[in-house]
Amino acid sequence: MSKLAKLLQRPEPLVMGILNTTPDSFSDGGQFVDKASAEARVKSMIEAGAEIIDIGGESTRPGATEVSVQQELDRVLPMIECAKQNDAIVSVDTSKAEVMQEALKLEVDLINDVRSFTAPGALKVVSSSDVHICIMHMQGEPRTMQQNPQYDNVVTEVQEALIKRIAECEEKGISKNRIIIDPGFGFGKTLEHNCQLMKQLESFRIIDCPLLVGVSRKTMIGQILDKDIAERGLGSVVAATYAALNGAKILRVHDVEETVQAMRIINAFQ
Ligand code: 7PM
Repeated sequence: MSKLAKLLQRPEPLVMGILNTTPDSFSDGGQFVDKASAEARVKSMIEAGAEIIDIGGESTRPGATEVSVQQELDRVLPMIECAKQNDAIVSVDTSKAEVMQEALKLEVDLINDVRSFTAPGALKVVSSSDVHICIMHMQGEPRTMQQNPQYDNVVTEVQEALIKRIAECEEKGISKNRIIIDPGFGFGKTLEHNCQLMKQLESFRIIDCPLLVGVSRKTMIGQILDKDIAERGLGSVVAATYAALNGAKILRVHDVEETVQAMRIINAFQ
């Protein structure tokens, strides 16, 4: 069994620390573009208790500039090597089949694709390996998804879409025990949609795949608290804690140390 599969059997949620290597990343503001500081960031997240490091080289922000395959590889591969050297479980946040392919050569543990492996060749690349994959729900595409998100019932529609995607993955030979699901907070969703998903997070249990939740510093936190990105840390930790208490298995966060502390507290009570 893989290292990640073993960890997923534990009852306690896992903290996934976000390493963004893009200069236009909305919350790290280009702080972690050079290799030395990215390395320091990887190390400090591990020290703070992150069990997975999520490495991304392309911003999904609406209107973000597109990144070439080579550019993304240049950003991501050295960071994968660094995280691997530090014994982390490594996740790569990418939508490009070529990047997935190269990441797999470095034996990453998880491929996290906000586009759910819809790019040409992506599903094929992951199906010919034994890597774990995270499939995320998104309505529309990053550039325009927040213009007018609409659902009759956001919870059942997101669940149905994930169930359909799991079936498509299984058809391509990816067994369900390799799949992690994510409702995709903020990806083609209004605040109201995000809140409904959070309120009914427990109901995702019926899909029977580990649930990943990413709300860290997102607009929804800013809307609820009326705070800028720099001031969304506490709200993000509380939202992640709520998610953990309602079935989330992996918490994708910027504020690793604080989230790990929150998990230690709730674990002590379980
Ligand atoms: C701009 C807009 C920059 C949005 C970054 C983001 C998720 C993810 C992201 C998530 C999974 C962010 C997002 N969000 N992968 N990648 N789930 N699985 O806020 O919610 O970090 S990028």
